[in-house]
Amino acid sequence: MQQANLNEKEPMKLHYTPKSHFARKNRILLDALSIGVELIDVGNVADNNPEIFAHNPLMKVPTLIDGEQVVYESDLISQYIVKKYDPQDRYEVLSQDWESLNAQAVMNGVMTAEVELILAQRTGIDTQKYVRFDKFEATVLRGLQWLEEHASLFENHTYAGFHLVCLWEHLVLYQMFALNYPQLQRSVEQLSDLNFVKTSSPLTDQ
Ligand SMILES: N[C@@H](CCC(=O)N[C@@H](CS)C(=O)NCC(=O)O)C(=O)O
Repeated sequence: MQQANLNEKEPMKLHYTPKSHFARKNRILLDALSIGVELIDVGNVADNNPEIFAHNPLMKVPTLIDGEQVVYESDLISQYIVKKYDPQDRYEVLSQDWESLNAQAVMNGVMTAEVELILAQRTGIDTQKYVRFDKFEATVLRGLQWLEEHASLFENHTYAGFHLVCLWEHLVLYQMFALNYPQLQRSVEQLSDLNFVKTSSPLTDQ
């Protein structure tokens, strides 16, 4: 296994925000693998300025910079980290199991729908007024129900579980949805107590 950042001049940089649930997937994985990274807080993700996003054309966090290599998208960043530093893939980041990949898609969809609602409200839109936002709300609710019915996917300490904790604690933080999903809650409780998960929680002072 390659030693993290040995012989490298610069540590990797992760452009993120402390509350970003997408970037937290990468932070939990990095902490689980004891890999150092320089965290760069981009500030307000609603801003329309590629410079603050390390020139990510999508103007979203996270973006990883490793020397000359730039990587966009949280799951691609996790794949990059594991391919470089954890070829055994102990947290199953590279899993090709279809149920797990579907769960990843559903979690990303729920997280994206929640972000749309949060950023719409942050930029002055009354989300109750437009039917488009009803669909985002329904996406979160249907997605959570699907995940509750597939909660057995989160029984082990794997990347899928880290992803779930990121999704869940962000929903707790923003309080837009009631969270009556006992199976998911049980999985989150088991994982959120691990030190490498706890340190990036948006629910505790960091
Ligand atoms: N698919 C992207 C989603 C990233 C994302 O939506 N990040 C949010 C913050 S948690 C963001 O930067 N949003 C800015 C925007 O949508 O304008 C990923 O997995 O990295």
